[in-house]
Amino acid sequence: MRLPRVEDVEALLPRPESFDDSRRGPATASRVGTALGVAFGICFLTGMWSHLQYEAPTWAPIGPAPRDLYRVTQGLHVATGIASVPLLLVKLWTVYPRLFLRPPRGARRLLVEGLERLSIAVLVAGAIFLLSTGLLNIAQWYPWAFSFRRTHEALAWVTIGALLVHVAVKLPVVREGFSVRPDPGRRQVLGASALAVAAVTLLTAGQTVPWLRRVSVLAVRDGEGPQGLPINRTARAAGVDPDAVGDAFRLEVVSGERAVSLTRDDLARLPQRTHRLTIACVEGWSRSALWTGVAVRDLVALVGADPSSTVRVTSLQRRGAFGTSELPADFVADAQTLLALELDGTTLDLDHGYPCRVIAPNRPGVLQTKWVTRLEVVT
Ligand SMILES: Nc1nc2c(c(=O)[nH]1)N[C@H]1C(S)=C(S)[C@@H](COP(=O)(O)O)O[C@H]1N2
Ligand SMILES: [Mo]
Repeated sequence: MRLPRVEDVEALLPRPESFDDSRRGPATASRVGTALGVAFGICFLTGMWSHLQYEAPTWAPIGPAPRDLYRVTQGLHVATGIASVPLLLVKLWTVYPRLFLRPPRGARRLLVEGLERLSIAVLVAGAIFLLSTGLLNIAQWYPWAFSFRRTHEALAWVTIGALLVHVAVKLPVVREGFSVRPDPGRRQVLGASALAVAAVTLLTAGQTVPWLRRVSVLAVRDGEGPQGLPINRTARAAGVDPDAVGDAFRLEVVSGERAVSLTRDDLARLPQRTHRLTIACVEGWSRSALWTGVAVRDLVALVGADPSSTVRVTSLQRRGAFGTSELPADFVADAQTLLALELDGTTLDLDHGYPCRVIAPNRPGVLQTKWVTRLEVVT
């Protein structure tokens, strides 16, 4: 028996010409690709903006105003990510016959084309990784051991780099694609893509756009929960000891040597403020409500601290992440930054953070710490 030769194997592989090309080609690829590039660009910028919230670097203009900025940027991040899914599928469909292009002859061309192919491989793999981990994160399912946030961020840099290379290399083809008017077959592909984007957006955006709530049957948080507000993690899931929130509960406010210890009744006797504030979860859902409680700046004043101090927040949570957070100075200085006792006029539900929780303007939901038991001035 003779071993098959390379030519025999190659003869079995299709060639780009073997595919029906009547709906593919630059006219479709450049239009779908541009839409995908714009969606990815917005998703990248809003995603990086979100990562900055955790670090709050001094050079970034992150403060309590505008109060709903994070709600908008994170809503856009998740919406553009979801819209990218059908766009990526169509884009891959328009170009995948090119996978079967034969390598060119000549070392130079081989090298250049090889590098370009490599950048596309990185781009496609990165995009698939970002979109699938993003979707799983929305579903709060983490079937992996790595840190979602760190990995999602690192791969976003790699992917956006590959995207820029791809756009630079393909610019002439994109120009050519836009210069031809798509024929009816191609217009059908473009129309179906637009329809798919509209459908996935309408089916999910209600998690942050109030008037779409009834339409968005695929939204992960349907807007229901105690006191009409969704819950991201229950007290039980966070391992909050029911005894610790009863009569034994104390809020410690500490600044250097000075400390006060307050019961929940003590908190309720302090001057109360009510503000309409938003929970804007990094997973894309958001809801605003009327919150009533004590301004954090009034609490730190009890231990003689300046209203513009950074405050470390600790909760009664014993399981999982997000049990602590840090309130930067300009959030503490803002009188709307509350340690809330009530939601929409009734006592905070245990799952919303009873006895008290942080709620501040323009702040990612993950930092709106529930079941607070300690505020410590750190600067
Ligand atoms: N202690 C603690 N606080 C927490 C969390 C948590 O897991 N533990 N989750 C945060 C997240 S991710 C969000 S979106 C909001 C949601 O608040 P809610 O459950 O009252 O809607 O709470 C935040 N506060
Ligand atoms: Mo969240």
